[in-house]
Amino acid sequence: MHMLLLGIALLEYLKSISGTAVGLLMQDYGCWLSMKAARIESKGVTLGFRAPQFQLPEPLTGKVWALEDFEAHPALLVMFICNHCPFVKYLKKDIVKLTKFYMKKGLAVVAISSNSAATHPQDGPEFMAEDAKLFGYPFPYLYDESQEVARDFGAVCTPEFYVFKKDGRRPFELVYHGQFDDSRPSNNNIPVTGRDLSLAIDRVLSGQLVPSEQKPRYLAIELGYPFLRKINATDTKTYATRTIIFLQNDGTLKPLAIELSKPHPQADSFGPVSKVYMPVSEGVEASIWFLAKAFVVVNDATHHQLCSQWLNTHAVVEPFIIATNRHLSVVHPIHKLLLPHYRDTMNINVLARNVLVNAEGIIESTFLGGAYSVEMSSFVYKDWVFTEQGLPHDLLKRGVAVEDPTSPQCLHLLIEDYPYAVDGLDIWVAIKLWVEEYVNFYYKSDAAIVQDSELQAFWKEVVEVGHGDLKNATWWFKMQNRVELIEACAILIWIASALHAAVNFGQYPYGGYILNRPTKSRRLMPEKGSAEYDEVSKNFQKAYLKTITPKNDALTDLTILEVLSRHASDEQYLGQRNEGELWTSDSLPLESFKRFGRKLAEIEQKLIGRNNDESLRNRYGPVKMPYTLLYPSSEEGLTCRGIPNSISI
Ligand SMILES: *[C@@H]1O[C@H](CO)[C@@H](O)[C@H](O)[C@H]1NC(C)=O
Ligand SMILES: CC(=O)N[C@H]1CO[C@H](CO)[C@@H](O)[C@@H]1O
Ligand SMILES: [Fe+2]
Repeated sequence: MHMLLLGIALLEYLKSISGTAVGLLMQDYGCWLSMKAARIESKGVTLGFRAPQFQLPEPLTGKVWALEDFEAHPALLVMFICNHCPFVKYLKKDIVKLTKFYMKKGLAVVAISSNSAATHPQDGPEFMAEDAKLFGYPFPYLYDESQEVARDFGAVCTPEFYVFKKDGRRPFELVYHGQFDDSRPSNNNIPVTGRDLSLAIDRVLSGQLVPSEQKPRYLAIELGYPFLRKINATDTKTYATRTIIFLQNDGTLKPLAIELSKPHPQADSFGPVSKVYMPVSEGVEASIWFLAKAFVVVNDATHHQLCSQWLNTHAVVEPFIIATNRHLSVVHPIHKLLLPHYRDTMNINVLARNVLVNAEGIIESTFLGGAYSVEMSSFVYKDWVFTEQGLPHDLLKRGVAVEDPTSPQCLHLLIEDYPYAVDGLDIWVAIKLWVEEYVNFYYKSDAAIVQDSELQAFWKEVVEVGHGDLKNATWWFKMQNRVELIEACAILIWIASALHAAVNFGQYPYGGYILNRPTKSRRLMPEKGSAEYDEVSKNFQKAYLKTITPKNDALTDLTILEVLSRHASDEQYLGQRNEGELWTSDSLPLESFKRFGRKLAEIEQKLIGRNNDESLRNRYGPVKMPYTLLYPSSEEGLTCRGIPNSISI
């Protein structure tokens, strides 16, 4: 079972998430609290991945094992397990049965526990030795105290199963990374059989190909704030949250577990204090699960405003606008290309600085971050990478897609029915094609780019002044050829148009009901036995209202979300220019721009078709919320659709 850490766009816009319990417990990562806010990283490994070297002690015997010790075998099963995890506990006996059976047929097996003994003493080495004895583990059970081996394997939860094939002298190659079977501790209807894992082992031992159709099933969304201590010292309180979501066969997502972590009372070096909550449908525990979800949503709503919206769209575009105005004359082709995408941005950013993101402004007073809001967003900016902002790169970076040279966009979505990604890729490809035709018309060679002194001065200012905090980053385009200019312009147009539209115009429709999408939390999860816990059990609504955004702030939030989600009457949409054909007298670029407009109209029809396709459950599912945010056109007002050329609100 492949784990992915994915961006929050998914959580933000796939709200069809609810349902009954499927149990799973994640492994604790002592290091994760120090992660940058919502840093998103793919932990998945792909088939063909070479088994990493390791050297780990076996607590039962004291022996140290290494990968080489298994080299004489045709196949190796590596399992990440631990003592306490309920899911592993549920499978332990069957794991023993299955491994005994296949070890007789030549399979090498090793189990690794990477759990921190600090947060889970019951996973410490002496208890591992006991467990190995108690269950009669036929395989060595190794202790990965530093968690380095787990990281090398990309393992982030327990149990995780990896089957490697050994072909003569070639290194161990991954042929299976998937589940034991469909059974889950909370679902007695599906018996434990080990079917999926045995099938893979049978195949590899008999020299057959292991089917590569191994759906990644678990997704993790992490929101960790390095600001937790500071925030908790104010009158808002929250946790770093980690959510594990199950990708079901119908393509919809179901939350399996939420981990809430807070800093250790003594020091960060003690690791976070974490607790895992799982879905419960009745009684006080159901209310507790509801609260756990609310903490995730609060972080998500805050990250959405400060990072997805303010930082990643509004703020990052500003330096480009300033540098364009300073260095590219109004008749410069790149100035003409980008101008519509700058149209309303400075104006709205000034307004935002006056009432929204200013000190004691609306964001500070009604969202979780409080006085640390802008500080948090500038902290996250340090990890911003311009070249990763185009949609394909963004999807790869977030681990929701893998490279696939056979597909038109060169990538394969791991969640096939992911409306933002699917619709966005169509828009991205159209933008890229338009920019490519345009740039190639004006620049007949790469040398022409190097020799364009206005363009070079523009770019130098963007990198060294506008984005000066990141000027030493090595990822900036050097702006030496057309490929770089095309990609840079396409990324910029994408950020200003579709990316902003996707994060902005759904805010009221998706998040305006603040009870469902609270923006701050005022107290932590109640402890069993406390008066607060008692209140949760007796009068949950009251307890919930005391926990989330207070009434006045909720009114402010819903009002502002409504205002922000509206299109002005003079909005200018992607593929349109208000000045008609007057913006250039060059006929080829004009023709090309018209083709771009027609392509967008075609895409809109295609998106409408997708939203009517009953098999796409994230558009046409029980929630009945079609994904319309990337329809290019719109009327004035609150329409939940429309891609303006520029960041206009
Ligand atoms: C960039 O590197 C130079 C030279 O090492 C250093 O002096 C400067 O402080 C760095 N600037 C930033 C913003 O990191
Ligand atoms: C309620 C709670 O746990 N608050 C903590 C938040 O963080 C501050 C600073 O570390 C602690 O002093 C509080 O106890
Ligand atoms: Fe906006």
